[in-house]
Amino acid sequence: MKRLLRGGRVVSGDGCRPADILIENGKISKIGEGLSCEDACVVSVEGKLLFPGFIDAHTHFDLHVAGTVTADDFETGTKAALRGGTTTVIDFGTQYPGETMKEGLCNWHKKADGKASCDYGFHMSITEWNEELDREIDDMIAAGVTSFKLYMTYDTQVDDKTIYQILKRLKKVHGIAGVHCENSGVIAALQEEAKAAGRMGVASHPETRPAAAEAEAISRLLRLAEIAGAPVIVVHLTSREGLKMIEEARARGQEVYVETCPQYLLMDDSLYRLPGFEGSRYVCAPPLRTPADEERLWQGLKDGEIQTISTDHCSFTLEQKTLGMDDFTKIPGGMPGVETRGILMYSEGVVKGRLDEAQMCRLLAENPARLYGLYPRKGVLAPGSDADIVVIDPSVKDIISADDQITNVDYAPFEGKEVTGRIEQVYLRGESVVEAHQVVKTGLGQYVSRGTYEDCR
Ligand code: DUC
Ligand code: ZN
Repeated sequence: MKRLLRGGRVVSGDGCRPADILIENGKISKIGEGLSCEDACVVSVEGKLLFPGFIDAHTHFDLHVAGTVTADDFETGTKAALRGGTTTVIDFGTQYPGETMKEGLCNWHKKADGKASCDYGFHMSITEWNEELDREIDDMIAAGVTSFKLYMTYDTQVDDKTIYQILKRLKKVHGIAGVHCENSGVIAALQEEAKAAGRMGVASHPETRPAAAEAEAISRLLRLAEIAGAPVIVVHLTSREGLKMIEEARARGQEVYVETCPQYLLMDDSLYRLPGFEGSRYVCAPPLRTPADEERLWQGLKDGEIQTISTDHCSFTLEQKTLGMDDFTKIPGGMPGVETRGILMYSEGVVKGRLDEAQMCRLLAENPARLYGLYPRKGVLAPGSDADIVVIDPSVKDIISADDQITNVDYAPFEGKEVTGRIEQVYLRGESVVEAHQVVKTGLGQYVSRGTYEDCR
């Protein structure tokens, strides 16, 4: 079916211009002013902004963690993502200790295949290193898994030697690693101290995961990457101190990419001091920081020091959070975010003048598409690209509420927040999947085999 989106303003990484978009066979066939096509279904998008479908390169759906499993699986998570304008997610497949990467990938395909409503790809988390895993890197690249995740904390963590060896191996095939940077040793010591002093509540969570522990790990990672001569991605950056380490590495000539998330831009650590157990809903790692950190991250987005905004969507119900009622280290870490990222960044970023539309487009679509080997198939509105399109009505005001969400949890981190703008329509490869801000078609998500960042420069 042909579709002509007429009268909107089309956003790219360079700016915004009035243009019509003609969609044929799931792809964009033409963009320009005054387009016509006799047999196309014409949709008026006058007064609306058209972005490339957003890409969320950091989700955790159906993840077994902290003795439980995330509340969102691929069915609910990708549906919520679509409603939030995200047409592609990249989730973290995991090679658990003793497994091959092929087994890890197969497990994640089982979780996602046939259940997804938006397109999806996988990173591969590597939790150990040996000759067989080394060989499997080529298989992963061939399977379209071109980015890898390393943890410097948690029981999935890898040591410095392993980080160095993996970075060096990935460089040969133009694979890239995204790294969770926190110093696990000092966190363990601080947690022991807090527990010994009887400080078992939520307030101990940020105190035992300080920004210095993040900055130390970032600094170490970047020195390892320097020695390996490899590019690297710092995922979910939260702090000024961490960004300083990145500035220094770039000044040395290193290639460093940075991701942050809406929660680190819009929430601060005072939430952990809310009465009772309320702060548990905001427990994530690294934790929320200070208003000064938020400001620095916004500046980093504006100045191009930070390349992508993802969500780290890792959702748990309030009941699940109570696993850590008597011990803050047992609170499952993570928050939902896929349903609200797009509109929060539009409302808090563009409407409030912290970002312009082109910057938002780069941060949520173009840059992740380039970095994760999807460009120009995705991440841009151009002839030949997938017709993944987000239509935002900038004139509507809305209020974020758990009562009105697809995300499978009983709270919304941004409950009650007024936002300007609403994601009215979403097209996934030309199919209308969201209309009037409601998901109208599900189950169309396909696995996307990705190229490398080198393919997309
Ligand atoms: N941080 C979280 O809070 N949850 C999941 C993984 C992560 O890095
Ligand atoms: Zn994560």
